[in-house]
Amino acid sequence: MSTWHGLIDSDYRRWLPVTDDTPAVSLHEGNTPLIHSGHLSALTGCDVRLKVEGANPTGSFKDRGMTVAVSRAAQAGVEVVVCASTGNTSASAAAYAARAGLGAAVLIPRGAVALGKLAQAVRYGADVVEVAGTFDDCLRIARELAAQHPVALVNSVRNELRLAGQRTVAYEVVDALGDAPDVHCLPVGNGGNITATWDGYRAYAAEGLATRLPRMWGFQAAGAAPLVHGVPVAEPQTAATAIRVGNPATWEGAVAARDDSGGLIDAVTDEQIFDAYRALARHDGVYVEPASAAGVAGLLQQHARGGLAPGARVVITLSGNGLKDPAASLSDGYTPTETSAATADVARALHLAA
Ligand code: AN7
Repeated sequence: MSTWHGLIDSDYRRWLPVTDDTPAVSLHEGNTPLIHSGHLSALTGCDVRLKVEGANPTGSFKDRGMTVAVSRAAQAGVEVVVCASTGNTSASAAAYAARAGLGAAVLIPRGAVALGKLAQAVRYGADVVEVAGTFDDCLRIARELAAQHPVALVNSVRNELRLAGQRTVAYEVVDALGDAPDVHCLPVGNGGNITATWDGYRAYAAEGLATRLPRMWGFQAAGAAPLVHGVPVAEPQTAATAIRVGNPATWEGAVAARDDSGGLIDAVTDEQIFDAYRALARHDGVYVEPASAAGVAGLLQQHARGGLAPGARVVITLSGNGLKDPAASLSDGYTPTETSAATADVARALHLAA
């Protein structure tokens, strides 16, 4: 088995916008597990695989694009990277900036970022600014800062570097399965990941490395579903904070991925998202953050509506790690069972027979 050194130093390097002079700022991102879901396969009568992006170094798929964006920023002599974020981009930008010896400035919507992500950005040493507004406000400000000051914007908005890195997830799926799946499900917030994943499949097929293309099925939270309604949402609402976006920056790309693949972008309720979130952990042993369960919720919705062909091969991107958002689990029906330090008391609490 060959050793993995991260995306830039992998066989995927030729697909990335780097040159011989680009320093590889890497935490060995990518090469994430693609695991079979017995539970979802049995429920749907399909072959369902989970692409566990929470296994990336900072716990989300954002590391795939960030290694490229920060490597290129370092090559260009940039001193500070800036981003707006619902949390994961800020954690990733802060980590890769730290590794490159750069400063990171991150703008997050006040009170709407999961605690684990905030803790990461703080510990990696970013300058964190909590803005009294939505993610969409943060992105507008980050763009203006990048236009007015000597800082590099590392959001995926018109950032070919980030998107090129994020395409590698499709390469890994095809290399693992031998071809593209029938359907690829994923959560959609800003629209960058559905765009990049689709572009990755198309790039591989164009070179004959895949013989087919999947349908892209993207899912937004019902309270933050501008792509489903076709109009921006001024006050996006969902407990899946990662995808609480009202005006996606990569709108056209997401719509093109949907239409060109013969796919769909649909809405799932927070209740569906949290049911899927619990089931993934309980039945597959895979702990994701709530937003990452949207693709699973969407697959089950399509199945219930009769929209899923039996026997289809399905891949679902599980975009972020459950440890990002512990409050989502502990506020969700956990009451501690407390006992004395006597074995008999513990046995009784566990309903073990005497
Ligand atoms: C776990 O971190 O936008 O549709 O600022 O963290 O490409 O935006 C995060 C997005 C899905 C949606 N799942 O991806 C950010 C940010 C998780 C995420 C998405 C995000 P896009």
